[in-house]
Amino acid sequence: MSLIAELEKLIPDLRTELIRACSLQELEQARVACLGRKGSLARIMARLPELAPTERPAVGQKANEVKTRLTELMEQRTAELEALEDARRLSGFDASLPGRAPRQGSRHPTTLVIEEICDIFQGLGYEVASGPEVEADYYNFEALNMPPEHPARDMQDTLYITDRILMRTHTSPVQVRTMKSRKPPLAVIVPGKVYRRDSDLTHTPMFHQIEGLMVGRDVSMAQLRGTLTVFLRGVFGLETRVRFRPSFFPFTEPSAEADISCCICGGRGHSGEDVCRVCKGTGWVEILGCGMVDPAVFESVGYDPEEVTGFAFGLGVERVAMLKYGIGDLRMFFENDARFLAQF
Ligand code: 2NL
Repeated sequence: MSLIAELEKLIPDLRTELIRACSLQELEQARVACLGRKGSLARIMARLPELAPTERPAVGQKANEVKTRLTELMEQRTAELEALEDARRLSGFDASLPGRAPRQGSRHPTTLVIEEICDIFQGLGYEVASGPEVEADYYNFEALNMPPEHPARDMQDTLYITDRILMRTHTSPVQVRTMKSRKPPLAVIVPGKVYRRDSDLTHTPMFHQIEGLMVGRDVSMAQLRGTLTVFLRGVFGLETRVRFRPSFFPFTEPSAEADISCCICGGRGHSGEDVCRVCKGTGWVEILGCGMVDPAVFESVGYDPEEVTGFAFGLGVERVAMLKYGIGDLRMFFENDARFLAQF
């Protein structure tokens, strides 16, 4: 390459270096490398004696032009970076810093539990159903064997919109709607938000529930036990033990509650010296309510209780998530602290 071409190339080379320089300090390094006493311009000029005396004036003139241009470029970028450094100092905001990568989102533990439970039941042939959160008292209570003066309506601590419209207190009205619109046999799993007039450390006005319903000829209590045992082992691990105790619900007869062996202490009731804080040393935790659908419920939806039987069950999603993931505080579910949510 001729010396003239080498001189000309100094201009684009310096432009590149100037764009890279993001501080006045880096700019000074670029200036020394190009225009300094041992810089690229000086090194080219040191080779002037190699040329025939007649060629020297043209190269000398080119060198002056290039040097003027390089100096201009330096001054321009110096002004830019001085303004930028002023702005950094004044605003505390540095627009030249690299950005922070956005954190990838993750699913809420409530969502994870709902998805896992629905997956298990879909695997058993159940359909997922949903329905309104604002309900008529007929679907929420009356059709479920709780007439207007039934004490269970008091127990429920219901959020009323009017005297006949309310926030559903369980997802059962969806099963009632499903039965009214279809013929047996059917098997549905219903996840969703439910509402209660209750708010303290262990209760929130809105929480999530999953209910299941199976209706057909000769559906039995033994099938209820088998189904729920398979389901609970799927969620809490195959080594989980399941037991059923008699209980009462207005919409099932007979009714039961299911306990699982404590998934925190493995059913031992303690870890080392300490009594297990989750099962209080009993080795068991209550996990769901269930039973055989009461004939009165079949009457309300127009099914003949002489023809069909069914089982139903219901459980709280946040409670399952607390046990499964070892979450100690219900409030975590509703604060949406990204540091909590990112752990699932
Ligand atoms: C609980 C108990 C339960 C049901 C829910 C149900 C629904 C229809 C008919 C009969 Cl349409 N039963 N649902 C039955 C037994 C228990 O939930 O402790 N839930 C958190």
